[in-house]
Amino acid sequence: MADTFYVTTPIYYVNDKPHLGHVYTTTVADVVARYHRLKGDDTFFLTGVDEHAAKVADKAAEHGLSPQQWADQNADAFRVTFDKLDLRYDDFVRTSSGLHKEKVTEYVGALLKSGDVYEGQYEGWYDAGQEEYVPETKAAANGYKSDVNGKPLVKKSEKNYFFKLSAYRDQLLEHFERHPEFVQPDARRNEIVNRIKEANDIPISRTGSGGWGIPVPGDEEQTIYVWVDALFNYLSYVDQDGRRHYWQSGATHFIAKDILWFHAAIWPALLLALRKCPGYDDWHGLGPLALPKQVYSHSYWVSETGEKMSKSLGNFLDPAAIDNYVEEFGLDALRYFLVTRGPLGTTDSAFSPDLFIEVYNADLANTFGNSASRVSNMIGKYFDGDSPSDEADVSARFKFELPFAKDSGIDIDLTSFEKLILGQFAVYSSFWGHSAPGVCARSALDIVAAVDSYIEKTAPFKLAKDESKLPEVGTILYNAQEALRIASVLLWPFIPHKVEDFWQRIGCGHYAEQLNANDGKGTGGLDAWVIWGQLKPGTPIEKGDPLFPRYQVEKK
Ligand code: ME8
Repeated sequence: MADTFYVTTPIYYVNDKPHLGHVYTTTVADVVARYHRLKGDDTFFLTGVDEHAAKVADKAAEHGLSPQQWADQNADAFRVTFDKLDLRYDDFVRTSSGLHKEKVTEYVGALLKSGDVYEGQYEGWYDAGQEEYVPETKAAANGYKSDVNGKPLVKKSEKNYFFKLSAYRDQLLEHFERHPEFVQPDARRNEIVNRIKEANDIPISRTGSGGWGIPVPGDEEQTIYVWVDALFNYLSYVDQDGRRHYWQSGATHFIAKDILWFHAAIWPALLLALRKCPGYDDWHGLGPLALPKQVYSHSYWVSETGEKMSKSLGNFLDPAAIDNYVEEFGLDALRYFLVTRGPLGTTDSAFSPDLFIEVYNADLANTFGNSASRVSNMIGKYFDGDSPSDEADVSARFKFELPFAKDSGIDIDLTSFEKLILGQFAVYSSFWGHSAPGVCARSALDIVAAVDSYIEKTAPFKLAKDESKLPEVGTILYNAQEALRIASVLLWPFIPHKVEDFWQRIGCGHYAEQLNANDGKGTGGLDAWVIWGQLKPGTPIEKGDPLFPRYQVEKK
């Protein structure tokens, strides 16, 4: 049965242009969203920009522009970058939009009424780069400097509105206890749990924003703290007819580790507080306002020398550098590399051009690309380009060991690709749930590797020399082509454009039409398309250019 799936990325600050880190998280979300569409889920994917930060207004002033003008320019740059990479978000958040402002005013208004937001006085430290209030203990531990960019913290003393975070400690801890999957990877959970145990109320407004931001309802002098404004985007953009079921299905938030506290503690606490307010206890007849299903916090891309890639350090791959990779290797190669070799787990990843080329050649050119050419060339040569039939029995001829399961003792007879595929499909399906797309891609490539071994062992190019063996050659090539068709379906979320080319060549162009014309509703294609034996004998198989031409490294 189709599920509902709602996935988000952080909304990115528009003080500067997008860079590889932003492209990374949005690509991960895109790959995961595509998997869910392929699976038939009613899917919604949200990304966008965070505009009301003080640093946006500062940058605008440096350029002699109004904050809105500066935000407009950079919001466009983010959209252009994401669109060029064909990242298929369903909506693009702008926190300066009327829709968002109206909703945030409504949410904060409800919290003021319930008493969970109250007036007080803030005395303490502020990390201007991170737009973050820093508790005394943490500030002292870091020598009163930002633990992210090392700049001195700012001392603040001002009237503020506060959020009663301390009142939600027990409920948050209980939520963590009951839903161990709420924060992923597991290793990040303890740090948050310990911090929740000591959490105090937090300031959620500031003064002197010069009108850039959303006013606290009933107090025009105060602006809602940019982080509270920003977190609410996940709710505000689906708080409309036809979308609310996405929220209630439980959001999956992809973020990086530096903003985990906001997402894993402050955000669910705000939602728990809102849930007590009239209207949110039974939200539009859909039951109590839901909490997110999961906050997945990945690590950083770092430079080859191990420094975090960031705007302030100026060492990131910017849109021009990203364009160069796309031009040289294609969109899909960049997506594939980012998602399968990126810092999804708890360790940082170095972006190394050499590794990029190695992965491109090993996983794309020499595996999927090469196998696709090899099989279609043989079908061209021995069967005039029409898919042969698999009627001849070749099962008695050989047995061979799966290349990726060498020690498992599994032997597979030559016609048993079906078994192999079911096994790989089970791995593929279960690892999406663990946010391990690299494992999923590998399980699809293992099918391709098995096709290669199969061809090596059966050597259809030798058999074809004896005309009486052509029916056997036909069965072998049918099996190889059919296994590649199934592997291609599993690879679609990673390398959709090349897979769609491949589908055109093997008479499956309708898969792409179904996937791309579905309004996010999914097709249910995955289960149906993975069933063995759907390639029709007689289907014209085009040869075409290599899908991933091998990249030759110039010798120095
Ligand atoms: O934090 N490696 O915005 P931001 C991997 N507006 N990912 C990286 C990265 C790196 N080196 N650098 C950045 C904000 N990212 C807030 C978020 S959400 C309600 C508000 C990615 O422009 C990563 O996803 O600083 C990180 O969480 C995000 O960009 C931070 O973007």
